Amino acid sequence: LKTLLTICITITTMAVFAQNPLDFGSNIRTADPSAHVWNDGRLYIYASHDIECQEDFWMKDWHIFSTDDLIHWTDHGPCLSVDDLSWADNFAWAPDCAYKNGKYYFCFPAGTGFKDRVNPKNSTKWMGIGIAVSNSPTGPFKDAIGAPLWREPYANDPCIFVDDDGTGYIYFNGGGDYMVAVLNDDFLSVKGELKTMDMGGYKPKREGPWVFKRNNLYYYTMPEDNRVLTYYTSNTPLGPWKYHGVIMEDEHESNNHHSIVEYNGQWLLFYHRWIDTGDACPNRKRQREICAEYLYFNEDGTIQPVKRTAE
Ligand code: FUB
Repeated sequence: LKTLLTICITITTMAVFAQNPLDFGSNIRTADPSAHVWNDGRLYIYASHDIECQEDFWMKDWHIFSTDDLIHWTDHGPCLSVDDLSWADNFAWAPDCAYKNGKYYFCFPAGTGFKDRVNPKNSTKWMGIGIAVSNSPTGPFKDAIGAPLWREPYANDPCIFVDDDGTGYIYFNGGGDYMVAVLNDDFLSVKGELKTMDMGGYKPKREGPWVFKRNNLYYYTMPEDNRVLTYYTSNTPLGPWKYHGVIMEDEHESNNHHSIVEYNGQWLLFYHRWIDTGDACPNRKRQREICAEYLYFNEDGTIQPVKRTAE
């Protein structure tokens, strides 16, 4: 039985690796995967949607994909668009989703801006974080507040971590710092002040935090300077955090954005990669696609560095 199990795991591993970038069965470009396993036993990815050949990350909607075998994926289509929002019309960036009391809370950054290509100093850009709710993990989601959670500071890349006692924490890039707030029970507002996180004095560029818990240890993971995936640990979800080093090196001097989740007893790292798309775009050789790798922990809870499987 043990041999059979090993063969099955090996075949599944090979299949996932062979599939990178993941085949969602649609031709859209994807990035910023936030993976979750909900009560129905499926694994869901809440993702950004890159417009073909886009420049400047002017993105307009978010997509959800799900699977029950890590090989066959369902594209559930766009779950929300900036066109559905009264307070933003651009920058549909890295989202996340949380589950509480029978409802799914889709948490997303969006904003407004103007780019003056002649006089870049005249350009403007603002981003905030909104929350949309649905009774289904695949939406459609409806903006539940009709406004961002706050206007100051500028904020993007939210990650919601729900602890075993049901308390929700929202982590995000807030005006240049990694910040955190405790969510109220409604998951539509925050309790008390937004807090700047102490990352041991180090100030990398602050996008894409992802927090998870394993064996009572909290892991704070990030694309350091938007590129190299690194991690910290703490005995509390609010830190103080201890730096441990690199999970995944950068590639093509381009951004990365990830999530980490356990599925059927196996830890997985989802991330995006800049894939060579040849002459598909006039000004760009590479575009983003979501990939996955298996993730392994050492006995002491540290994470083994992950290599990307072949493009
Ligand atoms: O996809 C838009 C932005 O690029 C994300 O919000 C960042 O994390 C980076 O991946």
